[in-house]
Parts: sequence; structure tokens; C-alpha cells
Amino acid sequence: MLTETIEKALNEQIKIEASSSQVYLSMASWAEIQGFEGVSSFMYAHSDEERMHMLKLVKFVNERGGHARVSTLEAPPAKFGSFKEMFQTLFDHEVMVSSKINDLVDITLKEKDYATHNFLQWYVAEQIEEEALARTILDKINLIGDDKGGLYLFDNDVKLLVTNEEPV
Ligand code: OFO
Repeated sequence: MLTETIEKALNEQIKIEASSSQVYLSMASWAEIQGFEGVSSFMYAHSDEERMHMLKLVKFVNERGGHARVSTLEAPPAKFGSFKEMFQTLFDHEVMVSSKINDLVDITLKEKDYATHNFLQWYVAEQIEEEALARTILDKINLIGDDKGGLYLFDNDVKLLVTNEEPV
């Protein structure tokens, strides 16, 4: 059984994962209308992953006797100045999510909820991967700058990331 504190904290994380999914969906749509198929496929896939992160939490909360809530979300930005700006936003977003997961883990220890603590280890590991991936992409785009030919190759590279990504 979840304590009220843990249930509330997990529901906040459900909202964060849902908003991550929305943020990446908006990035996918923007990249798609710019004609960048690789980047948009990557963002669509990432948006689906975030929804899966959210669903995993929903199931866990309900299985443990809590009530998973679906919240209203703020609309994410619809436009991004450049791909560099977009991937910087993605990276900053993942750093924020990691810190929220860390806060959650901290709460489970304070509440002595070791089952939830154990469940959250999956998210801890996932965040390491998500941050590393975002950093790799950001490093690449920083090298390219605004070079059109470079961006074309970058788009192809990112497309490969989608096909090679481990299903989670
Ligand atoms: Fe759910 O991992 Fe990104 O935000």
C-alpha cells in the first residue's frame, strides 16, 4: 500500500512523463514540417517512450492500491529557433526529469517504501541513458552549427538512432 505522500509524488511524476511526451511530440511535428525526417522520427519515437514511462507509473500506482491521476498539461512550445536550440531544450528537460526522479527516490527512503524505491531504479538507469543520448546529439549538432549539408547528414544519423534504439 502506498502512503499518501508517495502516491502524491508518483502522481506528480506521471504528470512530468506525460508532459515529456507532449514536448517531444511538439518537437517531432516541428521537425517534420522543416522536412527533417530523421529528427522527426526520433522525436515521435521518443514521445512514445515517454508515454510508456508514464503508463508504467500509472500501472504501478494502481497495483499498489493508489489511484493514478491524469492531469491537465500546459501546451509545449510549438516552434524552436533551430535544431541546436531544440536539442538543448531536450537535454535541459532530461536533466530536470533526472532531478525529479532523484527527489522521488529520496522521498521513498524517507518514507521507508522500499518497494517503490526498487521500482524507481528502472527510471534512475533510464535517465542516465536519456541524458547520455541527448548529450551525444547535442555534441554533434554543436559541431555542425548551421551548415546545411551537415544538417542533412545529421538528420540521416539521427534516423539511424531510431532504428538502433533498444525498445524499452
Ligand atoms: Fe521519461 O525519460 Fe525522458 O523525460
